Amino acid sequence: MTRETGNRATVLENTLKNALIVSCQPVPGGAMDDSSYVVGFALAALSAGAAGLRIESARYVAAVRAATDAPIIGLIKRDLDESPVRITPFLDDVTALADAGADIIAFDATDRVRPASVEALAQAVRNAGKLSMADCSCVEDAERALAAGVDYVGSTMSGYTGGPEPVDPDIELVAALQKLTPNVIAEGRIRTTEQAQAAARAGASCVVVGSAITRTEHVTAWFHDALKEVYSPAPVVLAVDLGGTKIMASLVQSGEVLDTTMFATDRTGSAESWVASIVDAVAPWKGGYSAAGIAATGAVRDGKWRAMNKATLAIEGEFPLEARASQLLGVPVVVANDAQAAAWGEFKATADRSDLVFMTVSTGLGGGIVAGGKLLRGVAGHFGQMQGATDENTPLESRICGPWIASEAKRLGHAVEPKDVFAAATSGEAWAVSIIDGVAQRFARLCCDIQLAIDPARIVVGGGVGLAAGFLEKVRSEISAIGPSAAPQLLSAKLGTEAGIVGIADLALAGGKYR
Ligand code: ADP
Ligand code: BMX
Repeated sequence: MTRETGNRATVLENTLKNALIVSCQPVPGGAMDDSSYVVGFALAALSAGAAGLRIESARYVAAVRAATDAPIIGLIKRDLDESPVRITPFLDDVTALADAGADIIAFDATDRVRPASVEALAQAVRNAGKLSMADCSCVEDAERALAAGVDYVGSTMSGYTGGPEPVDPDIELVAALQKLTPNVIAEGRIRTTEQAQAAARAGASCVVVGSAITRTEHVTAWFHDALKEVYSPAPVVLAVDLGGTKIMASLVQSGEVLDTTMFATDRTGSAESWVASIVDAVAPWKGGYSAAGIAATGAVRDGKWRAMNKATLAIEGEFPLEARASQLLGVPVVVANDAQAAAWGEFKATADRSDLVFMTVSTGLGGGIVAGGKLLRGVAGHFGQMQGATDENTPLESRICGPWIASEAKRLGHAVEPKDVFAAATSGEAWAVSIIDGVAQRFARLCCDIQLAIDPARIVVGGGVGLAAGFLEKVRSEISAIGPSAAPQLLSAKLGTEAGIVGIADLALAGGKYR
């Protein structure tokens, strides 16, 4: 056989410039894995403007060649035990494709364990009198292939030599290849007309489109999945944050809060009355959610609820919150501690997978820990119950949180809300500054102690007091003043007051899995 010379070579060169090539490769073993379909696809593509074809297997190349004179890039795919190389791995494959009538023979040109070298394959194609296309994964593959004398380089193998398969085509590689040679063929994951144009603009001399035109199974699956998103939307969850001061209830879908209602916690009430108030408040949403979660102040074990500190909320004894709420709401309910739920919400809210401690400075001082990607349950994170260096035998939270700020203000002759104390401190009123500075100091010490105990990558702070303007900055400067041997990294809750809501919605969807 002689090398493609004279007329045929010129025709190829001209036809495959600024052109569309359609790859007609049926899904192996699929309903369309048959010559008649391959030939049909090829002729249909040519009739609509394709300038060339990419065809797999000597059998299909021969069938298409019998039907058209158009340029054919031939390849043979094999799954080998001894090599990851799949596209035209053997020298004999080159001969078979040439005999079947391919004009250009494509082979894998990646730098991996392989039965035949790129140099040997390029030589075999030349010997067969055909042109060669090196399917490359990177610029280095192309450089080696061009040094071996290949005629075209393609971006075909980009994304298929390890790691997760990308979704988009590698236009950057096309642009880089174009600096080496004008004979660049863009190929791989080109699904839209816009992507084909991007490849052409990046300097590809032709663009190969395969699956998007000739793999009915793939195209159908894309549409099927897209429709599934619309026809089977993510479930809506009723998420409740039951705190010592306020109760917040929201409808949450895929981490997004759709609607919210909020009311004060009746601090003189009981577990039974708080649940009843929730059921009452969410009555307008009945039928609009398929599961519910309650992030509650207090300790939660196996769906049962009790106070750690009755000063935060006076839950009497142990209350079967999960069972009772489920009975009244008519959907499965998951209950977790409020700060633990918020820790989970914050963990899920970013891509950061590092360990996290969440602290809510609110009516009480609660906390949650996510370590190694897992939310710690039980009473883990109840930092507010620690006593610190004091003789008073009272938990730390009773000298840090909202009610303490209010009572201190009252003692100093200012019967105002914690937020007013913050405002007075901001405007420099000495009595208020002393209260807020004291709170910030104690909280800063606690953060340093937590760092020593758990060494989290970050401490995320939320709650009415924790999110108050200027509070975190004050705590940070107190930490600097302490100058701890290992300083905590303090962040404000990304989800703000919704951290618990979003977290418990996710836990509710997972059912009892996190217990
Ligand atoms: P809960 O404890 O019910 O979860 P919060 O997180 O809102 O509710 O915390 C309530 C406490 O935070 C109360 O003592 C309240 O006075 C105080 N607080 C709420 N908003 C602010 C604010 N903007 N500045 C300072 N303190 C606040
Ligand atoms: C208290 C304790 C924690 C809770 C934290 C924050 C009770 C009733 N609660 O330390 O379980 O996480 O308060 O709760 O013992 P909040 O009401 O201030 O949000």
